[in-house]
Amino acid sequence: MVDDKLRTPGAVRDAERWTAHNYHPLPVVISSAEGAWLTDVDGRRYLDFLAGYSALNFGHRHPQLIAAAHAQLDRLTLTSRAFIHDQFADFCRELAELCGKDLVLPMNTGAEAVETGIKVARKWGYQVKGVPAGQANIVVAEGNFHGRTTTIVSFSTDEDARADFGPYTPGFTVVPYGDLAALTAAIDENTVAVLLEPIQGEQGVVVPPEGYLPGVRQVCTERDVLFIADEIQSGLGRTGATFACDHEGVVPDMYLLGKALGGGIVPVSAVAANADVLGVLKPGQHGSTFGGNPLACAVATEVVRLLATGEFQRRSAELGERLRAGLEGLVGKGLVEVRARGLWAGLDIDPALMSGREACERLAARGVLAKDTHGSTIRLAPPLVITEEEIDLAVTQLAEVLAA
Ligand code: IF1
Repeated sequence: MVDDKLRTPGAVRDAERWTAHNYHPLPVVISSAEGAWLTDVDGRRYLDFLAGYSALNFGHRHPQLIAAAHAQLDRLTLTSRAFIHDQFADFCRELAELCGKDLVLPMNTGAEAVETGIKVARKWGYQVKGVPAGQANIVVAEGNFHGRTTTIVSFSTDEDARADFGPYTPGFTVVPYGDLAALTAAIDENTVAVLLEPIQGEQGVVVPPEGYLPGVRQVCTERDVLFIADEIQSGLGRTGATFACDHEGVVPDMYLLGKALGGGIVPVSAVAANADVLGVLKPGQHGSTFGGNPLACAVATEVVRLLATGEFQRRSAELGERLRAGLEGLVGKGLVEVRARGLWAGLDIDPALMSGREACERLAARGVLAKDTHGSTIRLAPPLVITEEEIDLAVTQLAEVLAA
């Protein structure tokens, strides 16, 4: 895929020379993109089946989102929260309404939204639930991925994400994902929250057993514990609904949002919750320089409006069935298992055949970009603007990679 007469190899070497090696990217150097298609420095085109880990749900450079960004760039880009700006109220109101919540707290990255959720849950625990100072605990799941800060990796079960970053933040109890009895047993009088991905992304699109999320909702209600749903990757249309929790009619106490909220243009994340929860924060207790900035709000408001029509959720549900059918046709032909919800699929490749990385390298050589998660598992997450023909193209290329 990378040969020396092309510009790509030089650009790959330059990138590797000047950066820390906290990633092992495919040797592909992208220079432009539109919709579901990427073009590299040598003019080769690729179908994007990663979509920025679900940050590009609306495709590359969606015209309405780019237009909103251009308009705002020519007016106002940053004020800090020391002042208000004319994009702020619309963003917070329209996102709160999409979530069915009273309030929104805007941040930038997903990890910041998760950290905000943890801080708010603890403060709520002390000030509202009456947990003794410093005793709050939060129940999390094995196989979780919530970001890369030292507190978040403190409760990671992935040694690559966690090792040698101690000392770790206390106050987290890890239980098996999908096991309601274990989760219920882990809740004690000092438990302030349960933090879960409604579908585990990095673990390989792991969908919990039917009834698990409603069960978590019920036990959190009964035990006066906040249910925090990390919808940073699963939310905003990815699974064929606005939120992954919607599939079972579950409404968490807190939505953690990010990635696609920024339309693939600017980092935008947020926590949405009711006043009895987010109301515990007073001025000076939490914040961010760029959180809720005018450019972010202008783009994210347009994202919320795109979602308000339901079009992307319908596309994800309908096209997701086509993707799932195509992939399930490859079980026994190189695939061991397919897990899917909407336009989001985790594939376990027969380890005897090849690793996930090798499959992704071969897919890239055939013009389809995807990312392995662990071992022989790869995750497929195309932009929700993908077409039936493009889905069929990607599935055909995967079939040929597995058959080769
Ligand atoms: C990397 C993984 C995916 C997330 C959920 C919070 C965050 C993420 C459910 C934090 C971020 C990204 C991070 C990026 C790769 C990607 C990833 F492989 F790391 F695990 F998607 F699965 N909650 N996931 O998925 O959001 O701070 O990054 O904005 O760190 O390698 P962030």
